[in-house]
Amino acid sequence: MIHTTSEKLFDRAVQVIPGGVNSPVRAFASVGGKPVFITKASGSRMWDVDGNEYIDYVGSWGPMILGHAYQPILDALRTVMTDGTSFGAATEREVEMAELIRSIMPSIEMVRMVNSGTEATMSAIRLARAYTKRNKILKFDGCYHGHADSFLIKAGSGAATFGVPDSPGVTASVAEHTLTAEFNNIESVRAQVQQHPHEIASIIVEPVVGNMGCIPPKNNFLNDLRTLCDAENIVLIFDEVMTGFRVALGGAQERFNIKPDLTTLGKIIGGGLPVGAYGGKKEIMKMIAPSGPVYQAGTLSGNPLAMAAGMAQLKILKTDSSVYEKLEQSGSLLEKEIGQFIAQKKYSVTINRVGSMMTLFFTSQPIRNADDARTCNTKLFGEFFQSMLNEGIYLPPSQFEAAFISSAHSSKDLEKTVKAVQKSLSKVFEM
Ligand code: HOZ
Repeated sequence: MIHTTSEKLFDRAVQVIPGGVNSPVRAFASVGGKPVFITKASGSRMWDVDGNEYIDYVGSWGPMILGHAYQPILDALRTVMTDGTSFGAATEREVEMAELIRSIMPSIEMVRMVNSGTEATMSAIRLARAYTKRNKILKFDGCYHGHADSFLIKAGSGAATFGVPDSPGVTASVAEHTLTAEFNNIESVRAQVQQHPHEIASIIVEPVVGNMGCIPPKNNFLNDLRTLCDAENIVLIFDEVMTGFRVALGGAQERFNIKPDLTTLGKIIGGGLPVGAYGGKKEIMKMIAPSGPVYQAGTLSGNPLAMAAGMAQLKILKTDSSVYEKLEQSGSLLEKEIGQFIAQKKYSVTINRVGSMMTLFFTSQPIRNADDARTCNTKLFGEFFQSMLNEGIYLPPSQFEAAFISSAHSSKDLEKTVKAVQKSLSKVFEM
């Protein structure tokens, strides 16, 4: 594949944009080479500025669950935009959106729209702190909850990929209030709770981790967190920015049947436009201004275009159950075909999958937490990524990310993907 135009664009970009990208995970620094610059996307496909075509498994990091440029979303946008793009005032659509979210996720009795997952998580912990009158939060090593200061402690995603899980610029006085524990290890959580009695306001967790690659929760882990939070009056926050409306219509809380106190949501409820939200128990949510004293605001929150696109997507997800059946079938087919090949060849690769989220970890050991994920051979992953790109498959450019399948991925796409994986694995393991 030729990437001359992308390379030239990247050379220009690094002069004016830090690292040449507007979000670190887009850079190819950990997999080698320069990022490809995308011009357009449709269904399961994306095209770059050099005219190369890819089957896309990033899906804008999750929201394109129905595929790119999905017609009902485009139609909704066209209809709404002629009435104006932002008012900074209340609209009927925001009410409809809140009602729609509540009807799909019953743990969300009230919801506040924001503009990104980062805004949702940082607002949710402020609220939890105010509600409990406690200062500390507990997060899990390798989980990523956006880039607010409190979360850049043992953070996953781009922070892990680029070796800055504890970012400079986060003050010691902020960091001291973020405790960490090991995902899937309830004893490590209990130890922290015992060491900090009545100090922890909230435990925040990705119920299925996406940001150190895809890691499912062990049997009782989420249940044990719920029980512990109830016993200690700690606010349990499920960060469902990736898993909401993805691993089931009602997110991980529906799939694993656990009710968090608060939930944070992101991009998927904007159908590809910048959106986030946080919601949960009325008793807690009523503390947000103007009904309560916890301040949080935003001019573009509940933006008409974002609400229209998001609702168009959510309404289809709510009414067409075949979407989730297809996502499960596609994920299971990829896992089975690739898994059989890996077993037959005895390659050191472990596959984790939950529904349409999936990661190939370049190690033979089971991946249950961040320490397991760190055993991966990231150099081999980089070579695999480059080979896949060359075969026309666009994967997340990091070992510590999940790939996302959409309902637009056809059986032909999946077939082509399996072949490309087989070719690429053979290449990197038998070179
Ligand atoms: N958490 C997403 C990736 N794991 C966010 C994408 C981004 O940071 O750009």
